[in-house]
Amino acid sequence: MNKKSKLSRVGYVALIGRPNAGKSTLLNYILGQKIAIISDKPQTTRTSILGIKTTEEAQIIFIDNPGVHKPLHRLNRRMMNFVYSSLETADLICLTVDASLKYGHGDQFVIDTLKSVSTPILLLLNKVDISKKNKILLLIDHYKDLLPFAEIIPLSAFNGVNVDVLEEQIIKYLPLAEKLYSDDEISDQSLNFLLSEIIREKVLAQVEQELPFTTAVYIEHVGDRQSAGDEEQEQKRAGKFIKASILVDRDNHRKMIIGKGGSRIKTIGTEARKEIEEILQAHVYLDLHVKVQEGWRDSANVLDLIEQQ
Ligand SMILES: Nc1nc2c(ncn2[C@@H]2O[C@H](COP(=O)(O)OP(=O)(O)OP(=O)(O)O)[C@@H](O)[C@H]2O)c(=O)[nH]1
Ligand SMILES: [Mg+2]
Repeated sequence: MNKKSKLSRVGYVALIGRPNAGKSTLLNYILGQKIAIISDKPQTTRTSILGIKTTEEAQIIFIDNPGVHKPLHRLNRRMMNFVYSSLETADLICLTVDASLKYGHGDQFVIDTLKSVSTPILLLLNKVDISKKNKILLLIDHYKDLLPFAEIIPLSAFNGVNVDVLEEQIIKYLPLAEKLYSDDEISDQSLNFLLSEIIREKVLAQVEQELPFTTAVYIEHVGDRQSAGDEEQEQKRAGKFIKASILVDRDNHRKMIIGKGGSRIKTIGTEARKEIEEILQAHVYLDLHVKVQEGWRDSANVLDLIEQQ
């Protein structure tokens, strides 16, 4: 590890907010790289994902979290446990709000979750690119009395407006310490977890609201494809073989994902393969299977398997 002994501003920053607020979009924007998957469906992120931004003066360790919601299944209780534990770890909290929406019950639930926390909180009013100015001002007026926010920053994770201001503000709240990660580390995710998430993102993009968060993806196998020759070049051309399972709760969900004549699963596979090829810099043969596993959201074994891949 290429740790530096010089002191910098170093600390954990928890991204907290309702599902769909734009936490993962913000993380990816700040890192300039896709670490977390994104969708227009709620409850896209299911675990805590670390994203590390190291500069000359600071190392900001972002914890992207699942959206704050009332949990109904074991899966959702686990998702909320990630949120709670990141609140304990964090040196700073970034409460991310979709400023294009009116304040509602879901927002109040998030505020209640943060009431007992003594860590400084920055309020990020995200999606200013699609929010009316007077609505943003009304929201600021409403939020400022709910919690003692250290700063309130309107921004857009989509086009980056004010994200530089956010980064400057974050650094002010981090303690002086030695860096915890080497300069080239950007995330804590395993490759298999990242691959499974990319496939899940393509599933989310292909299905309408009918299947919002009832799929899980498990990588069964990653290996080299056999090639006819022994030459190194030829092995590279032969590429990787990846076998993955998409778990669904019911048979009609399986049919939805497969689509008419297999059209949907084909699109999912093509989209996922293209992105995985970029990451692995190799040809990929992606073998997807849709499996019905009733009640997987309440199965500790299945959830362990997916989280730990
Ligand atoms: N217009 C606009 N859309 C945004 C912005 N930030 C995020 N989005 C969109 O909002 C949707 C949700 O974004 P995500 O980053 O997945 O939201 P999240 O908070 O991580 O959601 P969960 O993982 O479900 O908690 C996606 O369709 C994004 O493209 C923004 O600044 N402007
Ligand atoms: Mg997310």
